[in-house]
Amino acid sequence: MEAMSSIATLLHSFFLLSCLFFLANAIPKTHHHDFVVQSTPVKRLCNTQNAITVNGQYPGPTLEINNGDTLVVKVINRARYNVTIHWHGVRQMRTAWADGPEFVTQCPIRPGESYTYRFTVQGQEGTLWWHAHSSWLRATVYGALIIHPREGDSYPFQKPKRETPLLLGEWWDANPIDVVREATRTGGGPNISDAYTINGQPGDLYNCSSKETVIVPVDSGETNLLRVVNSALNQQLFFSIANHKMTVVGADASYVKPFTTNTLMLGPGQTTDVLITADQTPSRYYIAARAYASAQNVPFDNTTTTAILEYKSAPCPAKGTSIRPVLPSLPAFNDTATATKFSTSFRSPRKVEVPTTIDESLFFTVGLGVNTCPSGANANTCQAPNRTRFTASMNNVSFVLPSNFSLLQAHHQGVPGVFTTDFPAAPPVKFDYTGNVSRSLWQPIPGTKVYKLKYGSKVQVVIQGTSISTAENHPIHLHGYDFYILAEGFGNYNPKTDTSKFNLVDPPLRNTVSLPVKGWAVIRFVADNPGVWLMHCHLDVHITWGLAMAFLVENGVGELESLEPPPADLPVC
Ligand SMILES: *[C@@H]1O[C@H](CO)[C@@H](O)[C@H](O)[C@H]1NC(C)=O
Ligand SMILES: *[C@@H]1O[C@H](CO)[C@@H](O)[C@H](O)[C@H]1NC(C)=O
Ligand SMILES: *[C@@H]1O[C@H](CO)[C@@H](O)[C@H](O)[C@H]1NC(C)=O
Ligand SMILES: *[C@@H]1O[C@H](CO)[C@@H](O)[C@H](O)[C@H]1NC(C)=O
Ligand SMILES: *[C@@H]1O[C@H](CO)[C@@H](O)[C@H](O)[C@H]1NC(C)=O
Ligand SMILES: *[C@@H]1O[C@H](CO)[C@@H](O)[C@H](O)[C@H]1NC(C)=O
Ligand SMILES: *[C@@H]1O[C@H](CO)[C@@H](O)[C@H](O)[C@H]1NC(C)=O
Ligand SMILES: *[C@@H]1O[C@H](CO)[C@@H](O)[C@H](O)[C@H]1NC(C)=O
Ligand SMILES: *[C@@H]1O[C@H](CO)[C@@H](O)[C@H](O)[C@H]1NC(C)=O
Ligand SMILES: [Cu+2]
Repeated sequence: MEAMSSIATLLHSFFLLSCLFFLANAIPKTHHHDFVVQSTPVKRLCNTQNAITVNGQYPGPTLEINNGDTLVVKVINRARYNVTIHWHGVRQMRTAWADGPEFVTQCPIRPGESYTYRFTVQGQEGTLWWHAHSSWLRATVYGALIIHPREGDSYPFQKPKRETPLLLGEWWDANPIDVVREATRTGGGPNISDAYTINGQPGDLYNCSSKETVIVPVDSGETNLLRVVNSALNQQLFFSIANHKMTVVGADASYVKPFTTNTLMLGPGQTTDVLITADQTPSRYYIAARAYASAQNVPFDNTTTTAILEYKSAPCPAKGTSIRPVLPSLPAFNDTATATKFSTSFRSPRKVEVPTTIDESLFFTVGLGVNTCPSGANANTCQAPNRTRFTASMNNVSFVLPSNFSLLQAHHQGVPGVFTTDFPAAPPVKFDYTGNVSRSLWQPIPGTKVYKLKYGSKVQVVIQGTSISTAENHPIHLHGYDFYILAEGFGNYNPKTDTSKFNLVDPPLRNTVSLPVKGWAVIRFVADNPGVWLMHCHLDVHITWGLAMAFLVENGVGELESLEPPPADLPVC
């Protein structure tokens, strides 16, 4: 009896102990980091550039946290440019001050100054990333943000043996800030990049790059997780691995219903988590990415970046020989069919609650445009075709950033004259958006306009591409929210017939939608996060031209539905 009860007591205390142990483990953590933004010599493609980096690293440091953890990142600007950091895809519930886009949620951190970003990641798992959100600095200022399940929780798929982030980037054999400044001065298209990169390396199809080609090790029979991020500035990319199929299990830090594919297509801003199984002959296989270029007659970088998937048991190449790994077949640059098949394969893992009674039914046209130059204008500043300057817009408003206040500060402090709240809910003129658009419609109006949303309103946005100037695929990113993608299609959205295509059961949840070239997409979200949230094309060349707008989401009732007070060290202009 006595023995039994002491065993019971022992078991009981063991149970209590393990509970405590479990609880201790599951308590969210706070991670502190210093990000020193600085100029660092980086040698690529036979030349050295003074690139702007974080802590001297290119790409920058990978941050790894668990769902529920808090990040505290002190950004110290030792570079000669203004800078801000954006935590791409993080919802930033009530912490819009930490979102980062310059002149939207904060003024830039000037050279010599610092700012501490403080935020909690809640309810998101998978791969996100961070990047500069000031001019074109994100060309080299970016890194992965990996969110593991809470401790004690597991993935909703087979536990991978290894996990490897693969950040796809874009490299100029020049200073990217000079490239954007030149384009802004001339009004023409910016110089295209000289290479794409995987984890900062172009790979051995480029000159002077073979020694540093990224190796991704695998062991026969393993199943590994690759976290692919498109961090390129201006280009959608196809991605394949020779002889290996990929099973997509997540995107933009949400899990998806697994599907298998040979090719991924990611627009800048998008992430895709895939499982690969090392079930091929032990050898070396290229991992490769190159452009998906949807526009006609627009110059693009047509090079191919590679890394090498290397089986540990692969026979060593004999000394002096250079046996090339197997190259995957990548789709043609203009293979919209493959891009579409991939983009439309995404589903949420199970039935989700899609907002149904819509409070705000919005219709946004997005696309390029041109400003015609007055006859007396300097020809050097009108170098787009036919003496024009490139521009871009949403609902015919070409977005202009303020320069004396951030939108969020102006809103919070009630400062007038910084923005207006008349961003149109629908395009001012209806036309055949994807047809041969009359030249009289090509020139948008510049403006700093936001669209106001009541806290908790259920929002639908039909995003309609136009063929003004040039039709193309646009990766449209919304800050502060994940949204459901209900449907997409080609041509003009038709509310009479296209609503029947809506997936109201298991649509994917994402932060960036790949808007089909000459097509449309429909997204829905609930405006449950107060603040000012930028929605923009994630091709930096297009945001530079004004392809953006912002939602102003009002506070709800009480503290938990309201924006937190601004941090004391928030930079002012
Ligand atoms: C852009 O390319 C042109 C032509 O190759 C070159 O002359 C120019 O210097 C480049 N501009 C920048 C900023 O690199
Ligand atoms: C590599 O260098 C050679 C010789 O300078 C040049 O002809 C070739 O175009 C370069 N290739 C690439 C991919 O830059
Ligand atoms: C890439 O573009 C260059 C310049 O237009 C062209 O000469 C070359 O053939 C193209 N390469 C590929 C692989 O398409
Ligand atoms: C893609 O480009 C090739 C030439 O490179 C052309 O023959 C083909 O018609 C194009 N396809 C589409 C869908 O535009
Ligand atoms: C330039 O203008 C001419 C005459 O109006 C027109 O035919 C041509 O298509 C225009 N070019 C471009 C690239 O818009
Ligand atoms: C901010 O700048 C705008 C545009 O230049 C100007 O109209 C406005 O008066 C300025 N506001 C303040 C408070 O300085
Ligand atoms: C587009 O319309 C313009 C003006 O109406 C016409 O000159 C041009 O030929 C048309 N282009 C096409 C491809 O139909
Ligand atoms: C945009 O606004 C300008 C100025 O009012 C007008 O000329 C142009 O036709 C409009 N374009 C569209 C697509 O609404
Ligand atoms: C840097 O930011 C300040 C506002 O904080 C602005 O006045 C200044 O023009 C910016 N500098 C550059 C080079 O953009
Ligand atoms: Cu775009």
